[in-house]
Amino acid sequence: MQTDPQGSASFSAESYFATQPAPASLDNDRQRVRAFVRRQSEQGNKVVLVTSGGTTVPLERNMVRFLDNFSAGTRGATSAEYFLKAGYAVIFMHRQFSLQPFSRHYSHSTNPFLDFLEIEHKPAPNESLSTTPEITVTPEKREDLLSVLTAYKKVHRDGTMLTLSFVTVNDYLWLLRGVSEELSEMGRDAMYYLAAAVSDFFLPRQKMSEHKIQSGKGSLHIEMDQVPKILKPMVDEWTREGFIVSFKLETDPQLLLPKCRQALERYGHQVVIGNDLNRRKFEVVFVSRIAPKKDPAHPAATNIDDDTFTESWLRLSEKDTHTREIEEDIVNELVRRHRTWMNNGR
Ligand code: 9Z3
Repeated sequence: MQTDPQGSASFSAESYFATQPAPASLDNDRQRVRAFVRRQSEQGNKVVLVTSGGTTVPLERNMVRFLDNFSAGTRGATSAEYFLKAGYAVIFMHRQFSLQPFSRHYSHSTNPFLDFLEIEHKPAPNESLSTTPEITVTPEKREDLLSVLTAYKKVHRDGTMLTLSFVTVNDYLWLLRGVSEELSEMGRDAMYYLAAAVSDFFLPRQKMSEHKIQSGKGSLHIEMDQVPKILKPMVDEWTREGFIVSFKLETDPQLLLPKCRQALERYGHQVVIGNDLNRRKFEVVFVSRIAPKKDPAHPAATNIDDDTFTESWLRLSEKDTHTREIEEDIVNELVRRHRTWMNNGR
């Protein structure tokens, strides 16, 4: 663990996992992932890990208060559906109670399913007999429901989705490491799609108050530590040759591209998808590296200084925002790039 000039600590991934407790469900989750990966591998399916939703940061061990991240899990849940449609098996690792593939279409706040069910009273053949009323779907909602339900049932029948959940940033980090290590068995056939909104700061267990923080002493000062940059060990150690896609969220448009490039430079993975908080539903940018140029004098060596980045924007037109989802285009583009990546490695 290192201490910066202000005295706050920054954990390496190694010191983090050596000092912070693993969630109780970790071993069981790993076993489920192992069995799922084995089955998909036998069936010749590619697998994508989709992380989704926000992480919490508890302030007390007996937790009453926590900090949260804004994400509803729309990006992750929507993308998971398009990956399934593209023939991938999906490990859907999401924040408990955030949106999930398929059921997201009928979220209680935007499209409550009870609103499009109707009770139909069938006339009794004999007045002395009473019949149980039937429940039907409002005609104008039937077509949409049928298409969602058909895709949902198929995924269940085929067993191509495994769902895991996390709540805290600690749960997330342990689970991400565990799932990545299991999935790395698939080598280049695995994709990692990191859409969860992960807290940058946390309170280590050792600094947490055991009981509810009491008021009465005026204002509250909490100093948080930095969450370790886990993309580095993820790329270098946990995922053998997997195709890794991370998301970068910013609110200042000036920072978006530099931050995406910086992430690629630091971690050396395949794609960073940049998105602005307020424009994320209709605009994203793909940033990746152009293969380093060879030095003609030393054909075996690559010149790091020559590295450059490519950036391509995906945008939905004003008209399309009401009828299409940008995740469809994101997933199609990634499936194409993943195929090239797999072919290049073989
Ligand atoms: C994203 O940028 C996602 O696209 C959103 C999706 C969280 C914006 P919603 O769930 O939102 O559809 O409401 N995710 C990654 C955010 C993040 O924490 N990235 C880390 C960073 O920026 C790196 S992995 O440092």
